[in-house]
Amino acid sequence: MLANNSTSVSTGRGNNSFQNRNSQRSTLLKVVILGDGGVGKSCLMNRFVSNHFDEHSFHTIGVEFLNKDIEINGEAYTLQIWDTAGQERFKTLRTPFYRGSDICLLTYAVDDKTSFRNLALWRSEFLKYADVQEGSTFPFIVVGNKVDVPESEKQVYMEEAQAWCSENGNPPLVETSAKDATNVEAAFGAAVDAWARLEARLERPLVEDTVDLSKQQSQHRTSCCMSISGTE
Ligand SMILES: Nc1nc2c(ncn2[C@@H]2O[C@H](COP(=O)(O)OP(=O)(O)OP(=O)(O)O)[C@@H](O)[C@H]2O)c(=O)[nH]1
Ligand SMILES: [Mg+2]
Repeated sequence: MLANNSTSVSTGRGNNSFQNRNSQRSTLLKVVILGDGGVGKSCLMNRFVSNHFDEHSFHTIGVEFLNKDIEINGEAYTLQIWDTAGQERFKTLRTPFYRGSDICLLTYAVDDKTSFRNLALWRSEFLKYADVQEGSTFPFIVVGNKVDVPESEKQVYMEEAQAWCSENGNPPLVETSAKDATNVEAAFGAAVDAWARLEARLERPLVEDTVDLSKQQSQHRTSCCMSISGTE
């Protein structure tokens, strides 16, 4: 099922500026949420976009997306959030939607160790189908959902998750609860922040490489003249 409450579609990194519904200049970011079936991806998206929680959420079939306008560090963003089906049988339905993503949320549930162990598989599936060359320079964020469950049901602890992050490019880690709204806004905020920091890093070398045309011109002319005089 593909739900669409939006009129704009992201065209990928580097061309994300557009006018949002409030006629404000806004950066459009495509955010894809991945993780095992049942970890709470749809609930996280619905909590973030509509502040709503469904105790009886059904498995997603394919992908669904919703838009949300937010402001972070004084900058306006429109997040186009793509919620994918985590069940293996829907793999061919979800993977075509990874291309053009700006941010990827790798999600597990703190009461489901298998979903945590599968993070590496989700990361590599994303890198493969999004056609991202270098994983370490893509803004991933790791989300441990269902932190509201009783202590006795927890199977994944922050330290273990942090260790995984350290070995996998150091993405930000946030424990959330879509059920009681703990850290849901913070998780998406951290994701945008990670994107913005990476963008700044990618843009800086361009500024440093800016060529002073007046200087270059004279150097270039010298070598050009030498070469011409050599052929005469
Ligand atoms: N206790 C608790 N339960 C949650 C939380 N988030 C989701 N759930 C429950 O977990 C179940 C699965 O949630 P979904 O959001 O449908 O899971 P999903 O990751 O979208 O699953 P797929 O669509 O199959 O990939 C539902 O019964 C939710 O009510 C949470 O933060 N805490
Ligand atoms: Mg779902």
